[in-house]
Amino acid sequence: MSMSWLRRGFLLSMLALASVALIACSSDDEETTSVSTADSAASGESTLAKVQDRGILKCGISGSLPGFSQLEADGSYTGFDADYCRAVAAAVFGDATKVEFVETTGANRFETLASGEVDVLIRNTTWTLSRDSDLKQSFAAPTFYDGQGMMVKSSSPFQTLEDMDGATICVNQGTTTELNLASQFLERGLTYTALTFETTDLLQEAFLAGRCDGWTTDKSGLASRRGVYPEGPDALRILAVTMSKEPLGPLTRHGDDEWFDIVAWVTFGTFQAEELGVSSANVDAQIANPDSVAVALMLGVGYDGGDVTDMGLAVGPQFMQAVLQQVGNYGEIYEKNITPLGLEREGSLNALWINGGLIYSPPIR
Ligand SMILES: N[C@@H](CCC(=O)N[C@@H](CS)C(=O)NCC(=O)O)C(=O)O
Repeated sequence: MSMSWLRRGFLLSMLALASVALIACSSDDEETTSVSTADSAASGESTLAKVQDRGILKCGISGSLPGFSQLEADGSYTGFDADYCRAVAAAVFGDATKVEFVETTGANRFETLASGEVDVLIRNTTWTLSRDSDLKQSFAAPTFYDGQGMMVKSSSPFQTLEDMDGATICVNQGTTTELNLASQFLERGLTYTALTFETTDLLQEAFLAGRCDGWTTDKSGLASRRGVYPEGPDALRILAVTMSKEPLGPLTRHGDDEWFDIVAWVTFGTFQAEELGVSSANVDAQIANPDSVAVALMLGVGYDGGDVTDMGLAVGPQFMQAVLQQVGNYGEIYEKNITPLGLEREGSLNALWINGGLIYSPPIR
């Protein structure tokens, strides 16, 4: 056996060992969960055609996160994410009510999308490289720029993460939260024990029972659940620290660019409408007599007696009309759902870019 074969044999056994280590580590890292893109993506079937044939959009949400997606007593869903599901339905059907909401957990959401059980996932989900490349899913555009926080009992002494050395932290499974918690504590030289839960309801039970010192997730998620905490919001305190970047937004499966474009441009359309001052209150007047060429292009109407420009989106040039009439622009969706959580938009990353934030639409033209 030559030296090069010996070396190759050594390298192969190291690779085999490394893959065993990866499998062993996979239980605490959802990014290694195998997800099949078998259904519509691989078969090349158009998601738009499937949605149109079915007559209803299947939208994956959480369902237990007030302000984002929440099941109400009358069986309806409210929230920012639920409204983005409605916006996509309005663009496809001209009817924002044509949505079947499918509740997903942090751990099963990607498989639910990959298998074709839902057409789009709009569930406080963070855009990361591995979700694009490993899970083969595409993020349309961030609709809410967030960061990870830590919540503790108000009666506890904790003010910083450093105060929490050795603490037990409750966290949702299959989330970026789990991964950031590990890297943040590692970098700070702190130890902790993680208790992981599939749903926030189970996590809250454990927290109420005193099984965890800290509760970590996106700061918006903490504000949302603090507001409905059984002992009242004042029993909880959110620490100042922000542990990560969490750009949240809608996602679709790889392999269907036509469908991705629809979800992306409905999202951008809500940003563009706010920037141009078009809302549910004035959209009909703007359809009849648009203020500017940019408004005419966004609404798919002619300007000053001119022709309609069809930019080739598969749902036709007027897709934003029903979105704005029935759901509203970004500012309206934010104001209705997120402002009540106490999350100030002004001065935050979620302000329009013209006001110093990151909410920015590429040109609709
Ligand atoms: N943005 C993070 C966290 C998402 C997440 O699962 N958050 C929890 C806490 S805010 C949640 O949605 N809980 C609601 C539920 O249990 O359905 C991610 O994409 O991994």
